[in-house]
Amino acid sequence: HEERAAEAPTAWAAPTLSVSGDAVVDMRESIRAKLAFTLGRTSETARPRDWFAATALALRERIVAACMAAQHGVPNKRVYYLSLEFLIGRLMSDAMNNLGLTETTRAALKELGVDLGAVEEAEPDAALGNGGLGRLAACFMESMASIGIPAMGYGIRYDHGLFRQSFEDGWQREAPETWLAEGNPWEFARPEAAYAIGFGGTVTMSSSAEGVIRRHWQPAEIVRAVAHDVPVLGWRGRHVNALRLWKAEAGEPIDLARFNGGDHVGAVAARMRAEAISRVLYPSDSSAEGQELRLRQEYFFTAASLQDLLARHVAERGDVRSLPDHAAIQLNDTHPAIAVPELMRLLIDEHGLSWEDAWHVTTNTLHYTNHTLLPEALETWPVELMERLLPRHMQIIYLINWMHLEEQSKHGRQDAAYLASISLIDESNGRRVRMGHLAFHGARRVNGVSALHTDLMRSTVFSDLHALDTDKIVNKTNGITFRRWFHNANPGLTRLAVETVGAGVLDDPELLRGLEAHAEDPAFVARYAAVRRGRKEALAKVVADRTGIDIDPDALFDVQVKRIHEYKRQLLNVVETVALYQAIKAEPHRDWTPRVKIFAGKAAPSYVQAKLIIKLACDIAKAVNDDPEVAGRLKVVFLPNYSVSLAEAIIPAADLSEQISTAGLEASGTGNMKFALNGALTVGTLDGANIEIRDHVGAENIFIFGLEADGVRARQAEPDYAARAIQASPRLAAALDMIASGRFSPEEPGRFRPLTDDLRRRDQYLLTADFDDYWRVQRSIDAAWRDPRGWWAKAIRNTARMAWFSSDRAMREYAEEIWRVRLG
Ligand code: NBG
Repeated sequence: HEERAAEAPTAWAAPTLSVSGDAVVDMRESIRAKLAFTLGRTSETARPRDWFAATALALRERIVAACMAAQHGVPNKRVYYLSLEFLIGRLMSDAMNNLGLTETTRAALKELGVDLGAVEEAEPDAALGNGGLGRLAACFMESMASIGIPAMGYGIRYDHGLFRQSFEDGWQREAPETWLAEGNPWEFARPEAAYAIGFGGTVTMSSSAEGVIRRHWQPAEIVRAVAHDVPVLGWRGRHVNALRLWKAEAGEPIDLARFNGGDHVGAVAARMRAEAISRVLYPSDSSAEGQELRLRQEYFFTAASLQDLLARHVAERGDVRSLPDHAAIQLNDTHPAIAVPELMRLLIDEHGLSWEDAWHVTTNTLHYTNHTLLPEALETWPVELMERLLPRHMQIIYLINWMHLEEQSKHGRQDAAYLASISLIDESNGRRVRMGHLAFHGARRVNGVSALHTDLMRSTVFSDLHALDTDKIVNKTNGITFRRWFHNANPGLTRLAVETVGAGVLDDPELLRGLEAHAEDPAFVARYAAVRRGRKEALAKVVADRTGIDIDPDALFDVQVKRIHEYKRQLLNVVETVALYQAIKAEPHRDWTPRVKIFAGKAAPSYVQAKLIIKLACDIAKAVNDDPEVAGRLKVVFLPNYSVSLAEAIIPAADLSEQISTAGLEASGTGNMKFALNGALTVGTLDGANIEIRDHVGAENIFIFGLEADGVRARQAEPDYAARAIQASPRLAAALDMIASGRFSPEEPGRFRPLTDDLRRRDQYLLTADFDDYWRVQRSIDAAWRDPRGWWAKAIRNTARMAWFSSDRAMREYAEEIWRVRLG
């Protein structure tokens, strides 16, 4: 952060938000008072963490004031965004920037003898998500507040977010993450907003005098969901929404009789079981965890959220029947899909609606976003588990399914294979509830997250359901919030944009277009390049601090940062690195383009292949970085503990963005957007949102390679495709041989055989098929780098043409076409 602190004041604090002396004094006194009277600290004993808490509390006060000033009574319609993950990261720079108080705060802290950069570094990341899905939810929350959509996010207040990653001799180690260890100054605990959540038990039946049959669920266990609100402040402080996170508590804090009887541990066993629900975030990305606790988490937060929003609706409008007019509920992936039977249950059993009325309300209020088509990631739950944990919901699911299938039979569609394909229950291996089908059937709109992904939803996994209602699936290509990923992460580039096209660009990113006219203007190019250079120097320092490796800011920074997954093909990048290493060693005197390959990302703790890929990258890094023959040409770095804040340091420093998934498998990607906006050139396959990025930045400003989605499918049908591809590519064969021979793992020569054997035999993700084209495109990138004028023109055109990927645009599309909600 030294680099950031050293920069001149950010220009976009003006106009309403200028640094007036009074504001600085106010802020200074506010921080001083928080430190003394709320935290009980003196400035002599305060640690950076205390200064952070005091500053956050001072800012929070101003957020609340903004919120009260912005209140215009009850909004006509609210959006409720239900997500098991919100990867919000740090909140302080967001808050300062959106309030226009960055410079005021910097000056106030300076008067107190404290450096803002150090205070920012003391804020723990709120890592309440795994990757793209969780970060998307965070970007969407910020955008909704910025464009004035009345909204509330609902999730879980995990005690421990995504695990902390370290490397022990190149092997990933996981440690618990402890963001709440010293409390959370941003949140408001709401002990009065608490709901009882049931699990297990039995369902009984009664019938009234008029013969109306009612069901009563008597849960065996009750857990309390207690609300904690984090305010979400929009751009220029115009709107404030809330992120409501549920904490699990026991119905009874202690079994007093047991305690008095001497069983001190047993006396709190029930409490531990209840609290376990909000203890940890599941560290799985794109794969379903078949664990009971996970289902308990999903039901817990969905049920609490639905009770809460129904209570609000009834208080405001009186009648649950009008819910679709005043609420739109978005299910972020299938994790909250249990909302379909839960809303039905609440409406029928608790509010006395008929089945038909309840179904009408449910299917006009719920909407579902699908984020992956990977078969292993499509959630299903064993019927037996659902019956045990949620007996009433299972009854409702059976009835929904029976009516759904009956409807088709009535229309003469009775063939078993067809009914099996649309059924909410998968009978093919043990009976399981298909959560994707359930969410799809219960939703008014279902969306994919990029054009290609949405097409594939229609033509593959959901094709039969899609045919029943061809208006239901819509596309909503993902977006990113520019406040965080441009204004905050890259203040230097933002200032350059403001000075070049005007401060209006802060409100309307379309104005970035104006940069295009300067793409070949030497003076502008020099300033654009100087910004990049500054960020590369700062990143080099981070790399040196965290890994001990020195990297040269003049080299091409080639970056792949994201969760480690075979379909994302970090291994393709790693194998290409080995091939490049071999090529440089074979001809050390050619003028190689100096490259630094930078990796970061976490592997799910149980994902053995992914952890082995990390180890391979680390072992290769050791060999390459120690080899004097390639010095100055090739370096390899694996940065530990990838996080939102590390991404903010890496992305503005990248020259090349690796987006190299097997075509058809990456639903969208959002890192790809962050890099391109900051002027890194993309090397990528025609997958997910890469396709739309190419359409926007222009094919001549992006490096595309590899098979397309239909080519992938065709190739996978060919026998022995991997073996044949390796045979046809001496370069690939040599790289694989080197890895398999133990050259990078002399102490355990067979260590990487599971990776190389898999590529030779199966290669599900078609690394071998795409390798030669990837090598070709990488060498064309080397050549492009040697023409700086051409390179910078491409980079500037990327920045200039990325406005469409703002999550403000995405949120406007959702508001109009899915939620039918007015902007405030
Ligand atoms: C991920 C996709 C990404 C996509 C994000 C956000 C899951 C299940 N899906 O491609 O893999 O960008 O969702 O939509 O995490």
